[in-house]
Amino acid sequence: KLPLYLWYTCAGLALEKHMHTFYSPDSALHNPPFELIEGQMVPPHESQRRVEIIFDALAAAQLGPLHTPEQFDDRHIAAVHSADYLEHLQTIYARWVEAGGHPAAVLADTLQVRWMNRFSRSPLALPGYYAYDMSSAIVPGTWRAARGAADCALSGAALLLAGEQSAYALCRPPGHHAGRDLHGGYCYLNNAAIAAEFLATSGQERVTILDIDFHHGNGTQQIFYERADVLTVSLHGDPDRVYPYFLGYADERGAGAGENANMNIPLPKDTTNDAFLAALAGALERIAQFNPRYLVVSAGVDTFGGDPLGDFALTSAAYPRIGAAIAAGGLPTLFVQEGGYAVGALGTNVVGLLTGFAA
Ligand code: OKP
Ligand code: ZN
Repeated sequence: KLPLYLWYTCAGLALEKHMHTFYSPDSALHNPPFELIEGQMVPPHESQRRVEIIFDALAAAQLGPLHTPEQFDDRHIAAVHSADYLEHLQTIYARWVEAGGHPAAVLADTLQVRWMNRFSRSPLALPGYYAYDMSSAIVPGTWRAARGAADCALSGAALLLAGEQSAYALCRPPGHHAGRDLHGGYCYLNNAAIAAEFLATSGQERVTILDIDFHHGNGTQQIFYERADVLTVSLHGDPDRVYPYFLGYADERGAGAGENANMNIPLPKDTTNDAFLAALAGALERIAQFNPRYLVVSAGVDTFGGDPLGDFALTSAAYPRIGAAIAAGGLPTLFVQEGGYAVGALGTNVVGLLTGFAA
């Protein structure tokens, strides 16, 4: 029989490590053969290895139970993405190969931009209509992987609706660069946006998406740009300097009903722990003022100093502090995995963020 004080200690520990995780085995089906980056073909930075590393680190840290997701109805995806875009993601691979495209991957060689804005039904042209960059190739398993990741985000959101204080969706592929009808930046379905839309429409609630990935959440911004009920806030490398270059400036504040419901905080190269936390404090202040019912965090850890795709200088010590700062707002929070490519520190940084929140 346990003495009472020990029982309390155990109960306290159990409470502290109570964050449920959702991961989909289908993530592994998305396996593009290469990545095109700054004029070079390289092995993809965004790989299944990332999931394995995060999964193992979570299991070792005993953060909480690990689940495969529920399968949610398609209408939750269709609430965020256009019907023609979703049809494209599901059918283009077979049509591309049939039209003579190489079976290795669907990858546009001609993008629809500015005055080249007519439409073409050719399966060799459509990839350039539905993508804004060349860092999101489509392989046979891409759709199932993306759908599984969206189900992870929806499963986490459902836990918040059921009264849990937090959940973690280990999404792969990531989502924050995917707009209503465009993929790019390794992203196909916007997992955080799908979860936020589900939370917002579950009972006409106000929801905030806080994007702490190194890159601007351009897709998330586009999806909610004219919405007053979903505040989108993103901290990121200044697009004047880094990807996605063409969106994410501080003067983008929302439009129409969504005026002042978008906030961008571009940050300089070599941003430190303290500078990032100071910027985050400003973001959290705006969120508190908005007073949402739920918070969705687009949780990328490519702000880490050693990340090959970022130029900030955060150390692993920053992530528990970021988690704690977010927790101080007291909002039911869904963490949705976005980027993070420094594989040596990836597990430590994700676990640090989540345990910093849960502590
Ligand atoms: C995805 B996430 C830089 C090219 C970058 C795509 C980066 C996608 C990042 N010249 N290519 O972590 O936000
Ligand atoms: Zn990123």
